[in-house]
Amino acid sequence: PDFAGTWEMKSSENFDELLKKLGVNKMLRLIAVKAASKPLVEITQDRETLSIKTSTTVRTTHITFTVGQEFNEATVDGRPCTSSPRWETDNKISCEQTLPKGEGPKTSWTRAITNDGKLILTMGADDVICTRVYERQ
Ligand code: RET
Ligand code: NA
Repeated sequence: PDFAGTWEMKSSENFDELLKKLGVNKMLRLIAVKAASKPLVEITQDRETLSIKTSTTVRTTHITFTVGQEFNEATVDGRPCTSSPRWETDNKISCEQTLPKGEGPKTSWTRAITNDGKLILTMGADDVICTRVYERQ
């Protein structure tokens, strides 16, 4: 599938609950939720290699990975982790994250392209799943 493009977020569910599960305090959650309500996601892709830049006013992340190969990134609350992206379906990448000392909730993400060309991002911490839907700009 083609993940490439400049994406803007159309809906978000459970982002605050996700941060709460990760132990982020109320004051920082207020700042993070506000900033994360207007993210800009820029993706470039070369076959199975994706480069994803997610920008907000307070935090910008940039990851590059190849599906099927471990890479280092950070959890949504900023802790360094090892990530293992794999194809869950033809259109969906699923990624388990491992913290160096294994502390804290189990985190993961998925990124999928729907038949109507939307990008669905999920981020999980144990049983809490945040779902964010993006459309091309
Ligand atoms: C932390 C905690 C410390 C204070 C702040 C945070 C902000 C996080 C943000 C994350 C945005 C994530 C997005 C993900 C994918 O769409 C690290 C939680 C300010 C803004 C947009
Ligand atoms: Na997002």
